[in-house]
Amino acid sequence: MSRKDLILKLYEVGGIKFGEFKLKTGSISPIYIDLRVTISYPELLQEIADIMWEKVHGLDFNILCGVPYTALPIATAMSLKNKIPMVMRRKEVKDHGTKKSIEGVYKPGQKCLIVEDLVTSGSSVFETIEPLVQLDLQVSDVVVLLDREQGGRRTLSSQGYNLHSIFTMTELMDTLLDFGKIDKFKYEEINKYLNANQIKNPPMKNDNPHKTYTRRADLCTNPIAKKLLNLMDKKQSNLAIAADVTTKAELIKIADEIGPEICVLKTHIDIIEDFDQSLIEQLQFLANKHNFIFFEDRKFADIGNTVKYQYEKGIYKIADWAHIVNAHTVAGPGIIMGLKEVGLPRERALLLLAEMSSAGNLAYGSYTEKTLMMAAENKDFVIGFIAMGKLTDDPGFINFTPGVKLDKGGDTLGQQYNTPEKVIFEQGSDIIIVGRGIYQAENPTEEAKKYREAGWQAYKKRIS
Ligand code: S5P
Repeated sequence: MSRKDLILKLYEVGGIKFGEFKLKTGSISPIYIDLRVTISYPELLQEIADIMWEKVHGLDFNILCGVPYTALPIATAMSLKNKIPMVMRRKEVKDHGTKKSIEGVYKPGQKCLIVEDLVTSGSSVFETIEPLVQLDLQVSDVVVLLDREQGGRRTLSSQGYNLHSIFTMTELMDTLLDFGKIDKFKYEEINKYLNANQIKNPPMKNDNPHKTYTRRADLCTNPIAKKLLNLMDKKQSNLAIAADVTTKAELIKIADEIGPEICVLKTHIDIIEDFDQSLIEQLQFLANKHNFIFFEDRKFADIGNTVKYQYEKGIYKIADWAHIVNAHTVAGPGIIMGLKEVGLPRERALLLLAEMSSAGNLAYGSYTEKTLMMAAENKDFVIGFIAMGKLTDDPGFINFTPGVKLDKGGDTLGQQYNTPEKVIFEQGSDIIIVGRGIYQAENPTEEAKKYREAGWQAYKKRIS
């Protein structure tokens, strides 16, 4: 069966419904895909299992795990036909008997393929991956029938998992329209919803007319966003240095020696042991000399009233010198309001942490989606995100990505690295944040040149 026939068959058996449906992510969707009905159509179920098996059978795995409940019959059908063992995650862990979260026989180190019916934000998939990984099973691939294009692929990829989907929501809608199953009116209504809620997989080539940093500067109202985007093209650098050193002298040395290579100097000012205001003066002199912007990576996370003081007062007086600061959104939009009261009159800018680079972090799915909404409501002050790649189609937002090294890998405390090429070209981000990859190198200045070149080439490739 072709992919198109499969979509039409699913529609015929009531697997695709139109109306108003509350999704697990909390958003109201005018379209609902209910693959549970497929258990009533054994031939269709087998077709689905076969097409999904075809997609992944060459990959390296020796056990399957279906995500409960809808994907369990799909995984079972794959297992029976292809003689591959399966394990099953309990949705509710029993409080009696064996108390197991995973049923079936497995050995630590076995490679497990995750089987899911559809992926929206990716949260259900993670609920299944977590207990498997805790039991020392290795997971690297996830196969799904439908990618709803609402962030799941990116989230999985940001945590090191590859998503293999048979079709996307866009393809499903196009097929239903082409075959007259929905009219143009319905198609547009659903598309409108999808456009507002989708996080499409970043295109390999960015065909947006505002594709260069300079063109995008025209779309920004915030003066720091404009300045930053313009200076990036002028300086030919999308490199931010994470200058995580602990003395004034080391920080000044980095700012002076690596200054010519960077667009942004990112600081954690509270780790400097001998901090005093003279450091700020010297850094400001170097920022003028080499033309870069300060980003104090303070990661505010409190209520609006408290962050106002943290931003403006204390010994660091961050608002006086940091062009950009960042905040977690866990506290709700009040945090943006508080920071804005202090920052906007001083022509400052804010980044929201929409995703993080560390293993097991909680910033994904509806958290990320709600963060994007908060940003959209505060475009005068919020200029972009800390994220693993491009999150929205709005070229006015700037994406900063940490966890970057020329050699992938990680550290012993959960940091996970991607290459500049992957972050800028594949994931569509704008700025690479590099710390230890540069300042721990034998020759940091030479290393910074390499990162700058790699980041810039990936950007040129993306816009060409
Ligand atoms: O999710 C995040 C967000 C940030 S801002 N992961 C991160 O690693 N960071 C910061 O980026 C982190 O605080 C550090 O300053 C830098 C990464 O440093 P590296 O040495 O791992 O490159």
